[in-house]
Amino acid sequence: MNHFSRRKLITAAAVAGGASGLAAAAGLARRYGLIPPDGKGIYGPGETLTYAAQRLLTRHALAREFAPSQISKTPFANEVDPLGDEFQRLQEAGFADWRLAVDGLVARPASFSIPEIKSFPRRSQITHLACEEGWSYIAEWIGTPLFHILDAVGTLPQARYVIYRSIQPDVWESIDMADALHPQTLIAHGMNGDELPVKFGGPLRLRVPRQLGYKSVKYINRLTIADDLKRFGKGLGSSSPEAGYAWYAGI
Ligand SMILES: Nc1nc2c(c(=O)[nH]1)N[C@H]1C(S)=C(S)[C@@H](COP(=O)(O)O)O[C@H]1N2
Ligand SMILES: [Mo]
Repeated sequence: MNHFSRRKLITAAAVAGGASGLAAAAGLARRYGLIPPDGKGIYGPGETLTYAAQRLLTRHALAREFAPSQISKTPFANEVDPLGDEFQRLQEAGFADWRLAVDGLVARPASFSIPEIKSFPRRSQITHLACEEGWSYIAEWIGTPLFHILDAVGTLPQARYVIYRSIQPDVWESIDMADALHPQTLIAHGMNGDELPVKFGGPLRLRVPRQLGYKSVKYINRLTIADDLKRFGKGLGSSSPEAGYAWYAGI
């Protein structure tokens, strides 16, 4: 979207405010391709408004980064369901056989080992991870920005979303290209100056600091680039809306 049409949309959305504001804003959002995958049903108009407004106003905003002295002394690892035999086998082998597969709308589908992921340009950042249930912590995350991986596989121009899956089949998410290409969106393999501990998602975690904690999926093993989310799961974009949480969880 160019600046002119963006400005027109914001102005039009402001004018539309009022009784029929939500419906009008949703209509405009649809016209500009800003409907989130869970933008139908009772919460649909609200989800659409949140997502469209964020994308129009804060697309390039950076999540706040903190000083080393602000790193939480006792970060809280949320409990996960049992990781299963395959995870245990991989862990016992020091994750030597762990792979991050990348497929979908890419010129060169690939499958990266942990050392290969670690050979990509590295970035570390100290950010806040907030769970929708109320607790949070600050930690340093070390990894490679997701855009380096997307660059290596040659994402095709029609790409609109990155779907990311974990070794837990029920936990999967997706983000749009604005977040996928965002410099703070990391494939994280380290934390607080060390390897990424298993309880915090090691060996690989997608860290999306501009969204709530549930978008930062632990134990990721597959990325799929797509132009539409309808054919994944129940078509709502990720496992979260299937459980009643918003697909877009911007903070
Ligand atoms: N694979 C996987 N990733 C996951 C979860 C999970 O259950 N499994 N929980 C999510 C939720 S709800 C939150 S709030 C954060 C918690 O991150 P933490 O364990 O580092 O505190 O991880 C997210 N990533
Ligand atoms: Mo959470």
